Amino acid sequence: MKEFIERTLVIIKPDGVKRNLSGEIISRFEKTGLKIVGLKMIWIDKDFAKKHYPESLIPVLTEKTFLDYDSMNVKVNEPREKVGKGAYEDLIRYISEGPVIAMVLEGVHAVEIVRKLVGTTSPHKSPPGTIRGDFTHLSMGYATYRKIGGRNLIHASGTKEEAKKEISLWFKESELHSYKGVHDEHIL
Ligand code: DAT
Ligand code: MG
Repeated sequence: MKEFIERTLVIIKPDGVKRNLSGEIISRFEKTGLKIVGLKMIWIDKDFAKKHYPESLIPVLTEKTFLDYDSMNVKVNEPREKVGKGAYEDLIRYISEGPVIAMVLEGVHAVEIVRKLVGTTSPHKSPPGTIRGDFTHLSMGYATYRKIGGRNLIHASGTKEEAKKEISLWFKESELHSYKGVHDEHIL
């Protein structure tokens, strides 16, 4: 059943590392039976950050900011594009402000399972039991308003295609390992 096995990229962002949440976060993934096949600590610069988060993300950030602004009753005079560009610059500064832990997890439906455990982008909407819901509480609107970056602890690939691209950006083939885990006996 090897054709159903997926790999996905997870990054514990600088706030997760600084808050000593790395072990807790990794253990949530391990407990589901997903297998760690690559893991390292790395301090990325802004150029690398822009490869991971390309400028094409700006319209998404703009959308998410204004959805939160509506619910927060925040009215801004700046043009939408300027707000979105600002949120993007904050994000690049935030993801490169300290070391991160990058890992590749493998398993059946790995991409979807990891996203389920991570929760929604804006932690204030992320359900209890999710990593973002349990360990932080800000909103993307608040983050953009305060210009601090969307500190939501963790990154996880959104789709299988995104996972493929992101894994090849962050990991060399030689840094990824294939081995038999105990869960394989029950699942494969
Ligand atoms: P996700 O990380 O849930 O896949 P995304 O890909 O839409 O979300 O955005 C990438 C990151 O950008 C997200 O983890 C945090 C940040 N971000 C998203 N929307 C934002 C916003 N409106 N203001 C500030 N940061 C934002
Ligand atoms: Mg994303």
